[in-house]
Amino acid sequence: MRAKPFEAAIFDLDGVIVDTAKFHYNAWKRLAGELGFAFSERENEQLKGVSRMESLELLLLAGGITEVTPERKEALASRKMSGTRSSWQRLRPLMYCPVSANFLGHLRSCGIKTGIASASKNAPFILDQVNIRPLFDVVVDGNSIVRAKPDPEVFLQAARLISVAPAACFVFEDAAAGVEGAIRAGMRVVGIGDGRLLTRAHLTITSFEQLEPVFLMSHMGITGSTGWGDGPNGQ
Ligand code: B16
Ligand code: MG
Repeated sequence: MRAKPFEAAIFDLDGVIVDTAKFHYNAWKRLAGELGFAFSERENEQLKGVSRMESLELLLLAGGITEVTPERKEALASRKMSGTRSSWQRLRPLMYCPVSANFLGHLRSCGIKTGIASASKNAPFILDQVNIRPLFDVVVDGNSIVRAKPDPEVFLQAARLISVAPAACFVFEDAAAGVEGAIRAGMRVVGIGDGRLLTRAHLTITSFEQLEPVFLMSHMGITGSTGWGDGPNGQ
């Protein structure tokens, strides 16, 4: 079976290009502690890829906290954000994953367009901080979208801005919400992380190093025995 060869690779940012997902988790955990409850890494899975305010709603729900005024929510979200940013500044040299850089360079040398599709309003800050903005043809983030993942808006906007059809885009995502959004956009999705949590991805890997053979076969439009199917779960 032959699938449409891909023309663009669209990357989530937090947890895929930069290793910041743990900083988000630590900041939410700290906030939960201040509010008087524990928040586990497992519970945090549902916050990944989700906007800041929606994440806060999920956190409050997990803590059984209700009837919070909009002003208080804004204050809590700001408190969480200042916690995350202080971690980023302290750990700056650890953030950038060199394997991603190699893979991005490889794609671009093959003429594949590259983009960022992130829920984060901090995406411009992060990209500047690690100086990788020039590696991407387009950046769409939490500042320019209305509907957060799992809505497909962020992915569709990225594809439109680089003039590539959704069916010719690969998406790389570490969050279940992002995998779902990319599927709704009509794109093929590589999940980065635990396959048991990213069950809707077409293919799941734990690092970019595993990807090269699949990339080469998929670039030629071959599917089937590669494990790269036409639908979710490689079906
Ligand atoms: P901010 P991604 C997402 O980024 C994170 O996964 C998620 O944990 C975070 O809540 C969201 O960005 C909003 O981030 O508070 O910086 O606007 O994974 O879509 O790149
Ligand atoms: Mg992510």
